[in-house]
Amino acid sequence: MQSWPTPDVPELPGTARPLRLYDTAADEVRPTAPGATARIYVCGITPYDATHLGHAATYLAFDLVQRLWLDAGHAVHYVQNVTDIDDPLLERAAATGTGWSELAERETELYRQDMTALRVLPPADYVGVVESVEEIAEAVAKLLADDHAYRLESDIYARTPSNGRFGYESRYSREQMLTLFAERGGDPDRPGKHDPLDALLWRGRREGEPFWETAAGAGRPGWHIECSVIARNRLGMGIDVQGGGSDLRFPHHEHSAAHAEALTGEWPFARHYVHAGMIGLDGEKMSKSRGNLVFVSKLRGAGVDPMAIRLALLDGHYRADREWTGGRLPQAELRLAGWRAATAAPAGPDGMALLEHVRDRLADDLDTSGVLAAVDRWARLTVEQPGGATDPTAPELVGRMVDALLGVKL
Ligand code: 5CA
Ligand code: ZN
Repeated sequence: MQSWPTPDVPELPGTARPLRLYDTAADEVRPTAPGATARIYVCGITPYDATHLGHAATYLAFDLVQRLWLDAGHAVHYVQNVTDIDDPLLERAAATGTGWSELAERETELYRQDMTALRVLPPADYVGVVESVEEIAEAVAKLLADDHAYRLESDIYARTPSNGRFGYESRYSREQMLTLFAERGGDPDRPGKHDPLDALLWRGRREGEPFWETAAGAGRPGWHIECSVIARNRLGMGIDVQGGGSDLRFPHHEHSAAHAEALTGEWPFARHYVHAGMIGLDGEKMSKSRGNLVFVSKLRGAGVDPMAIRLALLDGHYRADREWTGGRLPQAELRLAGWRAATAAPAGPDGMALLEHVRDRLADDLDTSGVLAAVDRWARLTVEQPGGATDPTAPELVGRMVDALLGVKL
């Protein structure tokens, strides 16, 4: 699939710190340790509705991860999928009288425009499920041949691994897993399954549903295997970060990892599993199924500066569940104006010292609140105490830093 344009990322003087991120599997903040090329997979959208602020917040978190690796001199190989065939997409298409692929194409294009406006770094490989059906089917056929999977009527299920590793990613008890599996697209009660937690790898052809003739038979891919295969075939195993929102901690990331590990016999699928918190509105998670959404495209259409949206979403820790409230945007607009005024000043307080502090804060599990407070302070001193602001290189450097590390173009 076509990705979107790459925003310019300016270079910065001095030395970056190794990035430390909270890893769900390890339950601690640990250093990432990429090679020359950092490898990251972030779960993409299911394109049946427009990008809302929850999606945007999650993609911004992983955008910062990449910006920090780039600052540290790594190349980055970024892969993202598009779940362009799945039950919710078919349901919405039927409900609105739209063709499912037309709906997917339209919403994916809107997402590209939103990501471009927000200056989110694009994936090098932006991969739809529809265009990957054959490679996914081959993996399903291999899992079946290797007895990691079994047939149930016209469908194929993965055997939940019994090697003691299943659950390492989410660290949930079996009881918690059963509850979440039922809530998040699983089918624990289907008769004939060997284990209620077994995940659907392949959905056999159904009357009236799209299907493909493949190595796994006629049908379409299950959800988790799509990400295992798209990621593994482009990035290999042991990727540096597998990312997504916290609603993907289980079952999606657990099963995706288990499928990839069964397929290759290698462990682990990812060295860090990183999850962004949920953005809520009126006390509930913002979600397409609940319909309590604030769309990026709507805000843009109303003339809101995308950089203010970006700043509003970075004002809070990426891992925390947080509420979108009406006051966030005006506050971000004020901040943006303040930073723009300060970086246009002839001089400001020591820019290099601020850069070092910002790098420290971001390398510590993306402490964006700490960064915003530090830049606010610098901007205030620049504007309020011109006599005390002695560094004529600071305004330009701070503007460049905010662009490179926060993705905010002033
Ligand atoms: N296509 C699958 C992943 S393979 C999917 O979950 N699509 S999605 O459109 O539902 O979500 C896209 C991304 O946004 C996921 O990482 C999801 O965890 C994240 N997300 C969804 N809702 C929110 C929310 N309210 N706050 C933060 N992130 C969210
Ligand atoms: Zn995924």
